[in-house]
Amino acid sequence: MPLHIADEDAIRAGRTTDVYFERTAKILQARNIHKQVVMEVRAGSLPESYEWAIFAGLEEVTALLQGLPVTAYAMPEGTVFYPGEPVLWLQGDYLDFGKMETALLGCLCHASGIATKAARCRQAAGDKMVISFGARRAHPAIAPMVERNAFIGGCDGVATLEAARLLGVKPMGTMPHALILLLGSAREAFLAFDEIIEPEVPRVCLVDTIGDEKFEALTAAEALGQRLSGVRLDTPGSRRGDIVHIAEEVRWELDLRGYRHVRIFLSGGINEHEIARTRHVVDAYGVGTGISNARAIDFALDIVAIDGVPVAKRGKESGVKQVLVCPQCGKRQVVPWQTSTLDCPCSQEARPLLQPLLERGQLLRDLPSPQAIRDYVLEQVKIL
Ligand code: PCP
Repeated sequence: MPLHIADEDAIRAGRTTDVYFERTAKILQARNIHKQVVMEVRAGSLPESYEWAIFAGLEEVTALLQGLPVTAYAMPEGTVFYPGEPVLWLQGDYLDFGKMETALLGCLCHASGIATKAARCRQAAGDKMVISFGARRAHPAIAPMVERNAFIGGCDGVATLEAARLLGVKPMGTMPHALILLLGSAREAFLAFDEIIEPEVPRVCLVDTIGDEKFEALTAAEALGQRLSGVRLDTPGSRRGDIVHIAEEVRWELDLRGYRHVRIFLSGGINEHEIARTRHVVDAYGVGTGISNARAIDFALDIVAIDGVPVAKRGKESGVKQVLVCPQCGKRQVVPWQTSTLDCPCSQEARPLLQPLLERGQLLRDLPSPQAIRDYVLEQVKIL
């Protein structure tokens, strides 16, 4: 029995498209209408209280457009963008790429939502570790996509084998409650983990399965001593109460007995707000749902010019646009494509954010590695 997923061939063939795009193509073909269009990707607003978002998913979009007679300009993947700013535009015969709209937007909306939430968690965590634990909250077919975008958004690590392989990093994780129940006690599980798992794997013991977090943390410290890297609190909702006080108690008891090196790891229901609330006592976070099921960014792909004439639907500005940034003060402005100057007192040469990507389906620049995109995101987020 097959999984309920579309494979790459089906996606490239446009079979994940919305039927009304297929009907549009049928009508245009019947009328032999071949219009050269420019279509622009833009988000009019952002979810929740986001002021900014991270542009992600461009590598997959490029993979889908490569070979099609389409020209594209785009912000570099990982760019911080604001509502109303075009992040990508495509030019070509509508019939050559119109049917890909659903898949193109799917890649950008989903990836950018995940990367943005990861960046918000990153920003809230400062230098505290944030690991993506969310693959179990999404369909396994997209686990690599979910974790890749959590990583480029700023997570320090990913948990699944396949995502780690594709990113060229080591998978990160601690231990599940099942291990403790199967070994019969926390102490047995901690000792077995320490005895059997490769020494380079940090010893982070889960301390909320059977007994109280404070006492199980001390059990871990007494069992592993200096080899204990951290204790994970994943306290169930029914027992969670004041998790900050629980973490402070664990911190106190560990420090009182000289286990200052033991870090406190928190998971379960974590997002940027929980990180901000707990980071005075927590050293590392496992974030699942908060990132993997982040609100998608509501990008739209709209026509802004037909046969070189600016035209757009109601509620949308027509014409091809650029986003200019002042390298000195950071002022940004959406301007008509031909405009190269920014009205900014700095009178520095403005930096155009949308860069050439594809010329009639030919890739015009090498795309950066996930690591390079992550570094670019961290560079921007730290000054926001
Ligand atoms: C979950 C698992 C995930 C955490 C919670 C993600 O705990 O550890 O990492 O939670 P979130 O989606 O709320 O952010 P359990 O389901 O108790 O699983 P396990 O015993 O496998 O650690």
